[in-house]
Amino acid sequence: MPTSKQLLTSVQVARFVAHGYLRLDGVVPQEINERAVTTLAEGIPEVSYGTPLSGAFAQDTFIHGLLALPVVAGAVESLVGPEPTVDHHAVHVREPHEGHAQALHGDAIIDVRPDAFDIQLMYYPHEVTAQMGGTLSVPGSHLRRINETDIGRVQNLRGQTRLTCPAGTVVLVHHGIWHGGRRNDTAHRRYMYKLRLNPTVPQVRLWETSDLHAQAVTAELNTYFPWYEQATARLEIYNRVLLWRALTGDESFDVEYWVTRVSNRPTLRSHA
Ligand SMILES: O=C(O)CCC(=O)C(=O)O
Repeated sequence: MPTSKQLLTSVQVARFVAHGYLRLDGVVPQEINERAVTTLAEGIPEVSYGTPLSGAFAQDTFIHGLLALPVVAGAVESLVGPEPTVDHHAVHVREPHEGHAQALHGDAIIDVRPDAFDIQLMYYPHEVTAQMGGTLSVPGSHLRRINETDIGRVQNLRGQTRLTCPAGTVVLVHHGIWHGGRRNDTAHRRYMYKLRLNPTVPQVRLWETSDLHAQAVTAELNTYFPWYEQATARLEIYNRVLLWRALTGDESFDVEYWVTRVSNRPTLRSHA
C-alpha cells in the first residue's frame, strides 16, 4: 500500500467541480471499517468548531486511521489544502424499516462564496445495498444554491443517484450538493459518518497539476446532467467556470464563451 498521500489530478478535480462529489469506492481497510461500526454505534468524540484537523482526533480512533489513508489524505488536501479545520462531524443513521426517506436538502444555509468551498467527507463503513437507504444525491446540483430544505418537496430528479457501495467507501462532496438519506427497508441499521472540513488556505492549485491544460479537463467541466433543461444548464457551466477560475487562478479560462461574454464591461475600460 502506498504511504505518501495521493493528490488528485486536474481531471479528477474538474470532475469534482462538475459533479459536486468524488467517490472513492472500498478504499478503507476492513480493520478500520469494523472499528468504525463499533464507534458509530457507541458515539463519536465531541470536536469544537474550528479545531485544526491535525489535532482533532486521537491516534487510536478510526477517524484518525481513515484520514491518514494516503488516498483519503491526498483527496482531502487536493480540495481544501494542507491544514483544514473541523467544522463539525456527525453519525447519520437510517433505522431499520424506518418507513420514510429524508427530504432532499443542502446542508446549512445558502452559501454563495465564489472562491471557497467546504467539503463533507461521507464514509460508509459497511456495504450499502439498494434496500438500505443509501444517500441520494443530485450530480451537478452543488452550484445551484439553495437554502436547506428549500427543495424538500422535490421527490425525484432525472439523473439522481442513490448510493450503493462496498464497505469502506468514502464520498467527498461539495457543501452545496443536494442530498438526503433514503428509506431503509432492511432489518439492519445503515451507518454513515460525516465530517465537514473548512479550508484555511486559498484553494488554488492544491492538487497535482501536470495535466492542467489537458482537453479532458474542459470536457469534464462541460458535462451536462439529465435534470438540467438544455438552456438552464448554461448557468451551471457558467458557475463551474467561475469556480475553476478561482481554483486555478486562470482568469482567462472559459468553456465556449459563457463567462467571457458577461464579463465584458467596455465602460470600465474606457478612458473617454
Ligand atoms: O443519511 C444519509 O444518507 C444522509 C444524511 C445527511 O447527509 C444529512 O442529514 O445531512
